[in-house]
Amino acid sequence: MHNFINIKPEHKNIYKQRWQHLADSLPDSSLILVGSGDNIYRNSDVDYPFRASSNFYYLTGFTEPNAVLCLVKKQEVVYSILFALPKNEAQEIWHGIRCGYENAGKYLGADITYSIDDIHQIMPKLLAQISNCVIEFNAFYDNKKLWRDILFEWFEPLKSMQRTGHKLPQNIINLHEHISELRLFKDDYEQEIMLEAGKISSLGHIKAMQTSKAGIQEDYLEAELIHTFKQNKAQSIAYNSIVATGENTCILHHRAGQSILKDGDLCLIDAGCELDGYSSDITRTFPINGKFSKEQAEIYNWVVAAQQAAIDIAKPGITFEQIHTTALDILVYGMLESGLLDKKKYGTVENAIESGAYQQFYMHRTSHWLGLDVHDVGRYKQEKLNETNQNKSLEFIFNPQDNLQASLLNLAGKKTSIILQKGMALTVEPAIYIRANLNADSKYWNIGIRIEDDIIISHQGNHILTRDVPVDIKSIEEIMCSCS
Ligand SMILES: [Mn+2]
Repeated sequence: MHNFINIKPEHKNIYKQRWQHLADSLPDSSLILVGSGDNIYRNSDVDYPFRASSNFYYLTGFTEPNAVLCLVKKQEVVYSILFALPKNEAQEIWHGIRCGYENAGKYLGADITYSIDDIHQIMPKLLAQISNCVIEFNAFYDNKKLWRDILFEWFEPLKSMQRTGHKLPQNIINLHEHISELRLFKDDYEQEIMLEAGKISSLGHIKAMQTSKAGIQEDYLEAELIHTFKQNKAQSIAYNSIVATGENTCILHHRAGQSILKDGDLCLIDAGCELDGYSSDITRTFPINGKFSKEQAEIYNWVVAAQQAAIDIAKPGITFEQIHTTALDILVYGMLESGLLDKKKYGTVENAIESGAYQQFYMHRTSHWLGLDVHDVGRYKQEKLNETNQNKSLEFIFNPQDNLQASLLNLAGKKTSIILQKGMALTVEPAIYIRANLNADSKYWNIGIRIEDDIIISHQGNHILTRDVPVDIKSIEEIMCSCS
């Protein structure tokens, strides 16, 4: 059996439920289109590993390229039509076995299945019968055209129908917000996979810590991570691994490269596997020689404390923003205590935050959603409760003097941070980065520390998915000395 489609008998109805939930969020007479995507070439005849689009995969579990799911909601009934590649012996000898559209439709329980080759003939006929088209505005249909372009091509043959009193579809709706809202909440099936992904990624981090020694390249540790992920049945990395040593620890997204690990330096690894489509995202920072220096340990412990406090408060009813502010309070307190920020100048944590001076050492947010995408979809803001828009004048909507960025920021400011609910999955990743030449004592230079774990909000608190690799200094030093 080939890994065409991720449907196990016990999960047979999961995708159908998702179709129904998606349809429930849309008006009647809607046609929803979502595609898996196309192969993309890296150079000459070399393609990138294919990975189905997250939205398509969420609705089908099907992993082949050039497939399209079409859901039609008509008189409150949801019909499903799957388009996929046909069997083709010559192509399969070269490129691998295909599922075939008939089989794919059967596995998935689609009402009708067609070859993808027929989609251009069939879609205009379907579009003639509905009022609302639901597509991803910014997604590509194949490696040349966007969905919105292909949709208007399918409208072309329908033009003449208008003379006979037929209406073309009247509305085009962006699928993004509807499906993002569903994907924001992880069901039991997804949580199970994410927990397993977290365990596999933890093993990779432990292997990298145990392998760490002066003289090897960052790449060497990246190879250990990928080796461990794949040996433990993860199909892919969730994102390009960050392995940063020495001064590179202060570069937020430093890709593993040729830099050599040195005795006395830190190594920061931000890496996670992708298992059955789901990402994990772990960051650990450790001393290359297995023993934290006094200064490294001092800064490290502030980051650990910030992360622990943020994880401790994460539960239903807390806002997403509170995770960040809780971590930030402790990070900034640590900056004042260690002298990174001048206590005489700023006095209190509140003042130091107000001044923005901490941003030279901590310039990102503490969390992001996690799921099929490592930076997963989902709102971070919501409407302010109990607040009606009193001022309906044009000035309320936009100020003509503002540039676009300022206008968008202004609109975002009218919303409030989203409240955490059961089933939401997020990272907690506070950090302190002290680049050389910053206005800080040179004993702290090139200390970049980030610690990141993945959590899922539960009924009363949260579950940590990624603590098979510890964060406390004692445990990390034990792991690192136990290998030789
Ligand atoms: Mn992250």
